[in-house]
Amino acid sequence: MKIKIINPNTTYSMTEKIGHCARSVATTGTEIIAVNPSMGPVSIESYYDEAMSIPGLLDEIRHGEAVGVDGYVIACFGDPGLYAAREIARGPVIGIAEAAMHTASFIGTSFSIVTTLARTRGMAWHLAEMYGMARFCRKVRACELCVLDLEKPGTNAFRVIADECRRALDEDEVDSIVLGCAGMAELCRAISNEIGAPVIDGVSAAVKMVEGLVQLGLGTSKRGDWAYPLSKPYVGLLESFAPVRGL
Ligand code: 5HY
Repeated sequence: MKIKIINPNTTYSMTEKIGHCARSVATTGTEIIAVNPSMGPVSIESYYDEAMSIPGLLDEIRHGEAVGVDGYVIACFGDPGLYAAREIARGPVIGIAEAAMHTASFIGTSFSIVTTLARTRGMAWHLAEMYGMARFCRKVRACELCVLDLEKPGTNAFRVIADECRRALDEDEVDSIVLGCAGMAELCRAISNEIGAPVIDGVSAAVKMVEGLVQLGLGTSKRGDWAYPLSKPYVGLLESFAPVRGL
């Protein structure tokens, strides 16, 4: 099967790391295609960044549909454009926040999220509520690291994140930790070993969920909310994005 992992920001070094993490958990025979759009924000740390990342993300879904991709992962903890992506995709589309929170709910009755900037905590809570996961989520904590700081040597990112995860265990008394950024995926196993508790990375969790759904022969239902968008003209900059039935 072919799974397309889309990093909705435009930082290729981050896309490479995300692709590496995805391939390390994918089943033999699963082809992982890791991409980022050629337009949009270099990192997503606000609702505005998120909104501006969505056309590029949807363009990658359209291209995937044209080449028979079986399923998709949206590799950004805001799950930007998830429902719009499901409207134009035949196969399953899973966001890493959704995947990580549900995974945490399968292995314990409580989790805390450790994310990048404090200003994105509201976005994480909003998703927890939307997915029905707020009753499992004890706290959303921030490391005050910018997304691209995770890429920079010398920012001591591992230490800062691991210490926040340990504080979450001690103070929130939770069963597991959910990492709140795709850029933290590669640190997951080492943090879990250091703090001695389950730590969940949404990129890996989402890959396994998409694989499972495809193996079950399940794609996005086109009966209701996620039916293909109605064909209509778009004007201006987004003219080429006009939905054409049977994309
Ligand atoms: C992410 N931003 O996973 C989110 C993390 C965040 O560019 N990739 C981003 O801070 O919301």
